Amino acid sequence: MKHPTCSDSITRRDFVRATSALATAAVTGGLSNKAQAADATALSSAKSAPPKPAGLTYPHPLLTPADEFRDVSRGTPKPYTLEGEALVQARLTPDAWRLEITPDAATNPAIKDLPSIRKPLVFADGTALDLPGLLDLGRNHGVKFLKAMQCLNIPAPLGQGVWEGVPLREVLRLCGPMRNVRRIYYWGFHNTDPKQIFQSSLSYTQAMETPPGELPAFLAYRLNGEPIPLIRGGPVRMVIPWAHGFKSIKWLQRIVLTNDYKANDTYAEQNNDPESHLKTAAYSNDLPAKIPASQPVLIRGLVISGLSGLKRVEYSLHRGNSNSGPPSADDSEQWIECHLEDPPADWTSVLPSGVSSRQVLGFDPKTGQPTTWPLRYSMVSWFATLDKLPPGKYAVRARAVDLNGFAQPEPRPNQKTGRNALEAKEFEVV
Ligand SMILES: Nc1nc2c(c(=O)[nH]1)N[C@H]1C(S)=C(S)[C@@H](COP(=O)(O)O)O[C@H]1N2
Ligand SMILES: [Mo]
Repeated sequence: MKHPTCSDSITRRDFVRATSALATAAVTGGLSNKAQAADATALSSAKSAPPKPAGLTYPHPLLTPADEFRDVSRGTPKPYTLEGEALVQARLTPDAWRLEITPDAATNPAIKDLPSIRKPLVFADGTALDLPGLLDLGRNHGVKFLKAMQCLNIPAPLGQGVWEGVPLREVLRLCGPMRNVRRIYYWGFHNTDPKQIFQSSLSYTQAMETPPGELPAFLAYRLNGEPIPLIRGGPVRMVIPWAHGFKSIKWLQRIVLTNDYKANDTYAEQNNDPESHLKTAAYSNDLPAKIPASQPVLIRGLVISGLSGLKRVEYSLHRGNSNSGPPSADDSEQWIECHLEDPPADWTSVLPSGVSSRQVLGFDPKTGQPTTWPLRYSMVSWFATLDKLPPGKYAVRARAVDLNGFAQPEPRPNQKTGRNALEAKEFEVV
């Protein structure tokens, strides 16, 4: 699989156009005169991002093709390697796919009151939900959402797509009234070894009580306007808009309603925070090792707008290699604001055919424009140009600042709630 898609489509003319006087002035100050740093910091936090220069194309497309997401799948054999009859046996073809929803058979002796549901959906009874049944629910209750997929343990987004499906609450309603249910456990097809199961969970509230205007957990069956391919977890994948990838279980087949109050997430067993929301963080692309002094240096990457939103992306440049710069974010350093990708003027050219932005959660249904930018839980490109750098070695770092004013790597309690360390990218101007 390829890494998050990136086309090197910025031309030299774009470089020149994108160069801002602010960046040039501030970089010069930061290198030669520490006293200017305070001024420049004030400047960078007071000014809003400079506008996008005309003619510039962004380094990352908003939508990642389904087969170009970076893949994170555990277990062997991986479900997407199955073929023919094995795929049918695994119930991973559109015809064979079924979803079972059952109450938890008491496993935790501390739970005295067992869950009950009026209409469990069971394969052996012929009552399990099939794909036509799910698509049928989608006709009245379908949702679409543009989401960045990111692994809590990998310091780069995996990809971004428009996911389409049915809210989990509507699927659970098929089971009629339920009692003594505090959590929803779910997993997908894995293989015959129970030790390799990859599972996740939500609270009953998260599944059933979507607040007005908020994003529901949903069972997705389309990605970027097409059926979800096997490689991305199709026919049906759970998508949890606000969470890291480990809650978005691929090859979904089983939902268990439990009165246990504990998360069962496989990820929790490896010190990951199972309730961690998708975090605001900027990630930088690698730079060429040597850049001619006659050319501006273009730094760029992706930024995810997580739970706490995004105020800006900013960078800091140091002379020498990464060891000679400060090891982490420090507000006495000079941070310069980067350009952020603007919302597309024409969403029809970005979204898959047949998908109107008016139908996508996070967009105003009247105007078809995003209600926040970047959209919540999505990612956009950022970039800055560094002009007229004297020859020598440099290290550059970029960071996101959230809407509460926390600069990356804050406000994480630890890296196991989402990798966001400030990574230095080195280059040499020759
Ligand atoms: N069934 C199943 N679902 C899974 C996983 C898995 O190993 N098995 N990995 C999870 C993790 S940890 C991540 S980060 C995302 C990755 O999604 P992607 O492979 O579509 O990029 O899928 C999640 N869903
Ligand atoms: Mo992950």
